Amino acid sequence: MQTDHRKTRIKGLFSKYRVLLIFGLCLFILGYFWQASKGSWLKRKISILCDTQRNKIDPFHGLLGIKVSRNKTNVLHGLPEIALPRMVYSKPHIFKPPRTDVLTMTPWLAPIIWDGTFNLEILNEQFRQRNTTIGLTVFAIKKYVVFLQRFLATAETYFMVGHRVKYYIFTDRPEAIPNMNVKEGREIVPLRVQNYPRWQEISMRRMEMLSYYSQQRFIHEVDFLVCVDADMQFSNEVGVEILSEVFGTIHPGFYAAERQAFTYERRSTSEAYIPLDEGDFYYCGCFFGGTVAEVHKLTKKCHEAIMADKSKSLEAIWHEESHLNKYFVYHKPTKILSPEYLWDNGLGSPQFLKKKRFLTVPKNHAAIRNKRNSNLK
Ligand code: 5GW
Ligand code: MN
Repeated sequence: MQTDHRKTRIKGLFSKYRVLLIFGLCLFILGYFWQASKGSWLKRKISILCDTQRNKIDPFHGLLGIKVSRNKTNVLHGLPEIALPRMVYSKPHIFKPPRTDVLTMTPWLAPIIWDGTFNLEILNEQFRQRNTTIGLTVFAIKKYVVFLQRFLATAETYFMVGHRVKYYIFTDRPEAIPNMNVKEGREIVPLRVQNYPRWQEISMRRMEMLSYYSQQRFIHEVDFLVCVDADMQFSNEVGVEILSEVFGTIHPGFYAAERQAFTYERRSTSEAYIPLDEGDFYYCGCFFGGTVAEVHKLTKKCHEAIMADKSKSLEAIWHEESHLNKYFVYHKPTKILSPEYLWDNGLGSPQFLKKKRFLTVPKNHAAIRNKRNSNLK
């Protein structure tokens, strides 16, 4: 009788606390999977939930085998303080926009960078305090090594002055890179790459190389990448005002052109196809950039599109430039560089162009591109 009674009492207790027991068991199992599921969707979701509440409740206090992720809150502790020093400059004025002659903002609120619209002193301070490092990538394959001397010398004078810079020089002839002294905090990094027999291939394969090296190397070494042609020279300041998540540059031949006149790829069979009623600007293939992550995404996507076309024996009308333009239709740049950042002296000096910062170097196409002619060795 006694034992029966005890049994019923235990049974009663069990049914009374059944809910609690099951709840505890569930928590235990959840805790187990929590440990096992590093980086899983579930963990990320719960981390976020816990983190936002942590300072108020922190319901688990790390008990019950459930470790509340403190990573996110730690990130918020001990952040370096970016505080500007006292600076004296004329105050921005709501009714006095610095430029009224040109478009300074896109419809998606990306600034278009023109002289007079920014204060480089403020920007320099912001980027210096973050110890920003910028990678300038350039390809100099075969005879294009002749452009390096002028390119590097003018970059030393005008490119990202006062910031940390790595010049990544992709070449098949590292021995032909000029032996130059660069300023403190700056470094020339030769990267050996293979040569391709067709020039279109040399130009297009840059997307592949950039996406590969972004993942393998650049991500560990620099914050931003600036990717440019070799047949160029700096002729005025190009600084941190250009830096943003992902940026493109307006082609100097098309800044005033209508959509229909843009030389986008118009064959719908190509991956680079852009319909006549789409597109914002015609961007140049010779100057783009952004954070390493964004440049990786951009170059990978362009390379994949180039390969997809190739498998159909297609090559876009302006090669990688066509693919870059396609990318920017659906992944809008977060900053756009005005033609100040890409100019050709053959185009004269229009009123709106207050500075010519980056210029094409005139080249003798026959000499530089023809294998048999070695004048430019
Ligand atoms: C060679 C022959 C024809 C076209 C391009 C090349 C070539 C380009 C080359 O032999 N070596 C080389 O390194 N390039 C890279 O591709 C350079 O970084 C060059 O600036 C870039 C794009 O080629 P460009 O500058 O001749 O193209 P455009 O459209 O600026 O004249
Ligand atoms: Mn070029």
